[in-house]
Amino acid sequence: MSEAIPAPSGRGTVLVLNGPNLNLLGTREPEKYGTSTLADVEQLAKDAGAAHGLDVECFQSNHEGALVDAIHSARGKAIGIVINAGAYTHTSVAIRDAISAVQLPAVEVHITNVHAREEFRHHSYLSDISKAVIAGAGIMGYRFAVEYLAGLQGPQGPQSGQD
Ligand code: CA2
Repeated sequence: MSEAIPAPSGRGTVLVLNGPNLNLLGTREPEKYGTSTLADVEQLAKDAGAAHGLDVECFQSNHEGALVDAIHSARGKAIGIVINAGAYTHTSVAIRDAISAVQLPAVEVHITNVHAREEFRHHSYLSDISKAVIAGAGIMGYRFAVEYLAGLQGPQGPQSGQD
């Protein structure tokens, strides 16, 4: 996974990660997750990044270790991580530890309002180590997350001294 993110250009790169079953977006349970596909979500994130001079790299996996590898690959290359870890949100100490280890600002995104769903979805291993949490805004949450990370960069980027 060390090749997942190319060398940054422009104002930097945001890594957008999607976890298990999110490859099914737009094909099942539209009443819960909407009709947009994962490709639509990734394009939305890329467009949001481009509007702020950021590259957006996207990765989806149904495998916990692959997500951990992708997070590691962001170290020293990405300016931040947007993550919808899917069900791993509620179970994965490994993904939590990976995010903590890379010391990058992370935004946790959920398409649905997990707090209005089953009790087991109310706890997240990622929320307290994330800079921001967005839940229930549908796929717009990904756009808001990229915009938030762009805002952390300041108007000219982190090295400008103008933020
Ligand atoms: O609301 C979210 O974004 C979730 O992260 C989605 C996860 C769920 O386990 C979390 O509690 C909340 C499930 C992703 C399943 O994605 C599907 C998409 C379309 C059809 C079926 C599943």
